[in-house]
Amino acid sequence: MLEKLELHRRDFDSRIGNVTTPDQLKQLRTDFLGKKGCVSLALKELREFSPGEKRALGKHINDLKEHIELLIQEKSAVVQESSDRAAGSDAFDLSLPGRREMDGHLHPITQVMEELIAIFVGLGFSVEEGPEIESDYYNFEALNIPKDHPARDMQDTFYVEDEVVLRTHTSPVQIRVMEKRKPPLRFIAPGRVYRCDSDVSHTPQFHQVEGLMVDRSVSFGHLKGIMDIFLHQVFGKQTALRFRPSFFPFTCPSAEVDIQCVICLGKGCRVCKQTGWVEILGAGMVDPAVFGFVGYDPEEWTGLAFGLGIERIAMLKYGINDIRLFFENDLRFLRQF
Ligand code: 2NL
Repeated sequence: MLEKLELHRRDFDSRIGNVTTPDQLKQLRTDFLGKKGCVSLALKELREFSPGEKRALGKHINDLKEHIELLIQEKSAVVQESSDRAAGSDAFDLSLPGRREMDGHLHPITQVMEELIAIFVGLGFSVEEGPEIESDYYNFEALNIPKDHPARDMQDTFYVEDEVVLRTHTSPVQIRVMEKRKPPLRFIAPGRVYRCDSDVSHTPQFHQVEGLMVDRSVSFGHLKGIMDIFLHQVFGKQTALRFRPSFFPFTCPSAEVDIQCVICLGKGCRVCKQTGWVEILGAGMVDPAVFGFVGYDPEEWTGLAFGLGIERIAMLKYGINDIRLFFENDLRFLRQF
């Protein structure tokens, strides 16, 4: 009997060394500790021995049983872990390098838009929004753009139906705000606008920020000062500005504002067409006719107004030569910002 128990122990020790899966371990437990396993059989055989022998042999059998149980318990943890890893479950392998999550970020146009808004908010402007589908009245008529004006041409404007358009600028927001409120006013209107146009510097949809300030004795000097502070914050304090006389139906006098070319620093390059200057925005003093449409007395109130394209600013800021890149959503482009 003692020899048999010793054989079982050696048999068990060698077999458990080869166990690699939970199934193999289960089989081993059945073979040794199951109802018909060798430990149970040895206990049954005890009947044939005298009470004294029973006690001595019984102790050996219990020792063997405890030995088997302990080793199976230890092995169980090892095979379970390796089986988890093979199944790709939530077990951790602390030796693996970490996997980095890719962070998303705002679209470059949104980033520039937010930067411009923050500058104007810092100058005391509030932010107003309005509809992208507009009536002919708010988009053209109230801005002193008469029925026969070329800006209304089907070629430039998306018509939804007669007298209804996709707004071609954010100016209708200013008209709506002026209709509702009395001066003094100081706000910007950022948003999406639409024009039927497409090439390297035009897309059918683009973004604008327009600004309006109405008060008693607002002057062209205020307009110059605000444009100065704004453009220096966007392009740097060293950037020179230039005001050129221009024309818009809704402002008088009107000006186009240039900055010294940020690509060649005024030396002349392809971006500035060798002039050293690039046009950046349009501005002027609100035409008294516009005040007429919203019921403001032009003898009491004067206003400054300006409008700029976000894409144009972003292109100059980042040195981008094709506006269409902003709308293709190619991640190789967008990841650079
Ligand atoms: C440009 C020029 C401009 C305005 C927009 C404006 C709005 C009202 C009254 C008067 Cl309600 N003016 N807006 C004024 C001057 C220029 O935009 O080149 N934008 C990209």
